[in-house]
Amino acid sequence: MTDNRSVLKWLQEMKDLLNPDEVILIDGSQGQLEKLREKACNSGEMIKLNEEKLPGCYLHRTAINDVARVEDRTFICTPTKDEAGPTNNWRDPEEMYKILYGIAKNSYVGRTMYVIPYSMGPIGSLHSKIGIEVTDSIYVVLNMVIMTRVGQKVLDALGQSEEWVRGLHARCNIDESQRYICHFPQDNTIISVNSGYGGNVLLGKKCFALRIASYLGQKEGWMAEHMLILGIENKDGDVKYIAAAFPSACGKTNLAMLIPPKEYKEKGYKVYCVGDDIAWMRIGEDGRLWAINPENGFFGVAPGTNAKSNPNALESTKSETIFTNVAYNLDDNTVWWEGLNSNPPKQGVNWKGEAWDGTSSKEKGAHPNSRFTAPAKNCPCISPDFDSTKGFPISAIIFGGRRAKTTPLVYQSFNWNNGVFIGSIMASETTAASSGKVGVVRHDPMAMLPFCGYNMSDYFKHWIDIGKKLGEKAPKIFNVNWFRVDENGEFIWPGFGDNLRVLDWILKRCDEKIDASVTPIGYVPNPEDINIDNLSITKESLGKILKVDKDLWQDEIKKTKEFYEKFGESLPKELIQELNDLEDRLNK
Ligand code: GTP
Ligand code: SPV
Ligand code: MN
Repeated sequence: MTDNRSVLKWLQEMKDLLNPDEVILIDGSQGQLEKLREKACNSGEMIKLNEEKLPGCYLHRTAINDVARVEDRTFICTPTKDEAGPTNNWRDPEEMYKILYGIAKNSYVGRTMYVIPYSMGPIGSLHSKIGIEVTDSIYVVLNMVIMTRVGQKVLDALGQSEEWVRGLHARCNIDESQRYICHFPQDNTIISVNSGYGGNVLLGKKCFALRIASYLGQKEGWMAEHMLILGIENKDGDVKYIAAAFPSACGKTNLAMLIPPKEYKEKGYKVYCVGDDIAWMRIGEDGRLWAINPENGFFGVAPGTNAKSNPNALESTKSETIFTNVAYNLDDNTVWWEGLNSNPPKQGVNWKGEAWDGTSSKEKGAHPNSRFTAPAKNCPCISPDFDSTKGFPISAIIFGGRRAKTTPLVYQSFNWNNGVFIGSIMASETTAASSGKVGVVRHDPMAMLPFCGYNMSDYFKHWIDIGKKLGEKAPKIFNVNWFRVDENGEFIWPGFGDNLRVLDWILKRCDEKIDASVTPIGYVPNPEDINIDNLSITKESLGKILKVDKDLWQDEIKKTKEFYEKFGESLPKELIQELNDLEDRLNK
């Protein structure tokens, strides 16, 4: 337990508000977790899967109206609307506390209040931060245990400090109209009601590690980003680290765990996964940018994950994993999802919990946003330094999105501010990771549109300021797009493991080992510098996806101007300058 007064006081407040039958502190012991797993299986909340094929694995289905993040129900509650900025939903904190406490009041009656002390980042790291989440869901407890570092050791590390993030989750009735995911940055507080789905309820993830942390980062001079981190070892045994921001369901987990193409493996290339979703970065004593992954597991998209596309992710899910909203295979008590293999179960249950024959049904078995929650240590290519409290020095920052047209396979910014500009004009097709229409191109600066906990103008400014501090030691900034399609709507670039071919070019650029073409939007590879040996893609097609189409970019500028208008006068002048310069270069 703890004698931290701020913790005890808050827990008493929560108890008085929620009125649980009992309170259980999650100490992180296996005995306690085993009891909870048993309880969840007895109540039907989870299904224990085939112990031989999937040891320690479970299946959970959320309510069918509760399968993705809900951006329209997500709020930043700051004293003024301006602090939340034009891209966030804002509510007055006082008013919102009243509404939320009204909804949550007595909602734990007949239930248990689980208290989860957790650390984002390795305990003892300068980068790490602590949170406490109370929840009435065992599913949340068991996911948090995989995704973060949980238990008594966290309370011990916290000591008497008052610096920790308060998180209240109450399932209530999973009523969509009363669903709220609310952030109170000034109070270090998150409140989530009426949901049981991942990103809405695993409060350490998007709510803390991005929305609250981005706010803290701006105040304290560091960055919280929606980025994967990976290390690439070259033939000389040198490891360089890359951080990459892609919107939800646009390939972070896949890139973070990529398997090098055969000839790269033979040359001695190795890839190490450090993180697949979130990076916290700060300037180190050596003046470089250092990153940690605050998480301890992967909450990955299941559909499309298979032995060919992402063997490391698949391997990570073979034990101690919780599957959410995938299809259930009654034949052998395992799970299945679209794109796993071509043997869907005949005796199946779909993500909605209905009987489902995968061999004949036209309906999907797994929800497009179905997920696996797997421990990081399961990943065959996890970095041997995963638990390093020091972090990893970043050589390159990559932005990217899902764009059928316009954006080339890869290009490099002219400099840091131009890179910040490229991040700020990022646009991507929407995916099933959030409720709403799929496939609509929308602006999503730095892949942070749904996750920035304060005014995005100030966020851009913060990026520019960090660049000033980094100076010469700043990572180089790039943009990639794996998703260009041909006339038939087929992806042109093979993607997945072959993305290493592009990363290789990026690292060569960082080392200034290779030339590039200067285009209006930035440095683009000379086609012969992207190695396409043993690929079916032709040189001609590669040339096509490297081309900068001036007409499409003129249109992009028009849309960017519209997007920028949202920010009015507050937009950093550096970005307006970059936009004007780009326009001039295109008009030349
Ligand atoms: P979140 O967990 O929502 O943040 O998603 P993510 O960014 O980690 O995306 P993930 O790696 O799970 O990929 C999402 C989808 O994109 C999957 O269906 C993948 O199969 C697909 N995908 C990933 N990388 C590539 C690629 O290089 N090419 C193509 N064509 N598809 C890809
Ligand atoms: C994302 O949507 O970017 C995710 C999944 O990583 S969630 O935890 O739901 O946010
Ligand atoms: Mn994500």
